[in-house]
Amino acid sequence: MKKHFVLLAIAAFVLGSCTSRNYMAADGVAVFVPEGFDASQHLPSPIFLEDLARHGRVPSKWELVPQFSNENGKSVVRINVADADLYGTGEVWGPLRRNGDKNIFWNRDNGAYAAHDGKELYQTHPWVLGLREDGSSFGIIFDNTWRSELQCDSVITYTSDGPAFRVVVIEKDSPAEVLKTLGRLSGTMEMPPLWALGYQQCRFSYYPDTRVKEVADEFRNRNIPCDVIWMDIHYMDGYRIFTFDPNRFPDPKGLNDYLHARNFKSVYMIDPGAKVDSTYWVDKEGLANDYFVHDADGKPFEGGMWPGLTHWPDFSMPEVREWWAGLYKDFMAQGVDGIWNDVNEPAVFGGGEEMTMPDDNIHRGGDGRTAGNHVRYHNVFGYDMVRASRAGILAANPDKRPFVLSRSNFLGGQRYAATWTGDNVSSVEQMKGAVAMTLNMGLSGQAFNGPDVGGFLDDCNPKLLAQWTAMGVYFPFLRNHSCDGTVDQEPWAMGPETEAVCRTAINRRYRLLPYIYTLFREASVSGLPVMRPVFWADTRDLSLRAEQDAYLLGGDLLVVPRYAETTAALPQGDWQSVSFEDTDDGYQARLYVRDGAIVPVGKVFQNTVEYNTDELTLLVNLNEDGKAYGTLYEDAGDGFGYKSGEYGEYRIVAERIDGEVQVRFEHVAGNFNNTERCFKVLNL
Ligand code: NBV
Repeated sequence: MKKHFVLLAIAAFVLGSCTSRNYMAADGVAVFVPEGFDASQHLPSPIFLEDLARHGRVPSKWELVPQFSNENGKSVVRINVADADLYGTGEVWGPLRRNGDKNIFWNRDNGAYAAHDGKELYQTHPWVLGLREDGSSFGIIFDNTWRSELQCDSVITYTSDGPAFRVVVIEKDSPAEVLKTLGRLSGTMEMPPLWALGYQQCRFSYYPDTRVKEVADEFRNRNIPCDVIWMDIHYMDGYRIFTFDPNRFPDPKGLNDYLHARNFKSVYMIDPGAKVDSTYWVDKEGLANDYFVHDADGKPFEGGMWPGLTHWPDFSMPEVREWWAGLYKDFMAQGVDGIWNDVNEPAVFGGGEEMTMPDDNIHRGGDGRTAGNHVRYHNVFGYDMVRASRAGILAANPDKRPFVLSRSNFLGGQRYAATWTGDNVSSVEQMKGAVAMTLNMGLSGQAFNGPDVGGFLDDCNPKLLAQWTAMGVYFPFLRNHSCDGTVDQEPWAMGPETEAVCRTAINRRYRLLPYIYTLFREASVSGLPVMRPVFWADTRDLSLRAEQDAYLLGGDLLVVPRYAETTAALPQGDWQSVSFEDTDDGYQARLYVRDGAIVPVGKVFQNTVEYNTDELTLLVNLNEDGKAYGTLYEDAGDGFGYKSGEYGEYRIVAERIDGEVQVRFEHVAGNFNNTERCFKVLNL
């Protein structure tokens, strides 16, 4: 009896001390803090908007309780998730349903996703989204930047090379609620400029400037809508960042003016490394102020990149981020519209098997972060870079919404940059795999993301470009890009049949912009993904859980790529097909509108400068009760007026009354109030 009492007392003490370390940070958000947790190695966390304050004790019936251990010097966490379906896990090449698969979190330049079977890519989002049979859902955040591995089985195992770290578990009734909670904790994408949702044309590289103009002119001459032409590394002077090649790009302002006059925007690449060159101002300033990452001996580290040996800014330091932000001022003044941050894993030529900096390089931190070596700071190198880049282009153009595209990032980085899935291959396999990749990024809080359409490495071919464009125009980020030395990949480059298919698909993108822009607004407010897995339509239909060919754009539009029309698992319900054209080219994706939904579409515009919502067509699919609802959001498309009420949000209501469909716009919020607009109803 006495023995039992003692045992009980010990158990109560152990439990008591555990529960006192763990706590609730919000409704349905539990924070688990391991024994020996050293805040100086992890905090402030890059993931969270604010530190996770205590709001009570973790309930005793809390289901997902991480088990912490130290095994062979590694910090390990195991969580029994039983038979839940698992998603998210950030950027990875592999199935949508992550069960049985793994991620290696060590940001890496991974062309063709060839190394480590594509399990180790450019970005790190230490996050798992779980979906139980009954539709209830959970999210797990491993609040850790150090190199780590995630194995998704019925017991999730996350193993880190660094010291013990916190785990945050979110429990909600649905995946939508989990992602909204992630958005509240970690922040959401800021509203991008409208032009960034248009079609974009890139190549490694378009040069000289006359070639850039030629490409832009082709779009207009051929009536293929396009908003952005991208400048890859060849615009620079000897690959020196923040410079322009005096021969190839003698008049950057003139080039950008030329593009603007034709309603294009320009995005230019800025890599992190500054050429080691005693005559080059960026390198001189960085050295004079001791702004570069140190090697183990405390000297500025030199690593290979395009210009030869380069110095790498220590973005962990607040003063370096400020300096870096300031570098954009004169650069943006040349009429540059957006910035593309590449190779920021960081990818270092000659950097060994992992192509990066040595583990013992030193980052000095600041703003509450202690100094640490590269193993701690590697995964947030890109994140720290893009937050500085965003701040810089915002300071340079305070009235414009910044657009930054980054190859590397970390969970929380959705606040600063859009991303793409790096160097894919022009292959059917990689085209199809891009759906799962982009979906899982969206399910990891990265709403604005997509692959290189047409594929980056290897030569594309007419059929593949047609197929890829036809299914890719519904992805959040839409850019055609290809590698140096590959065949031309512009929509017209592969003959008239492919050109026609691409034009039709891109026209559809522009017609759908009222709906897509509304989805971006929703994502920026709530953290919900723009592109969603099919299971989103019915979280209890288990047959949809692994579907990764078809996908949803928002909640109301189902996209079935042509190659999957007989094989994709589709949600129940009276989804009605929409077709935008009179004839079928055999490539365009099948589109279906959910029952009870209204999808607002506009006209075909050649670019978003011409875009307006004055004449809408409403795709209406009445439900059993003869009703349907939709949403429309509109604002100036750029600038920050929307933050002080310069926008309109409307609920669109359709009802069948006396056999006729009547539709009205109800004003919901914002100073714009255009409820008397001109629209056509297409009753599906
Ligand atoms: O800057 C050149 C490329 C770029 O086109 C590509 O999109 C990036 O992912 N960049 C990588 C550097 C290495 C290319 C082999």
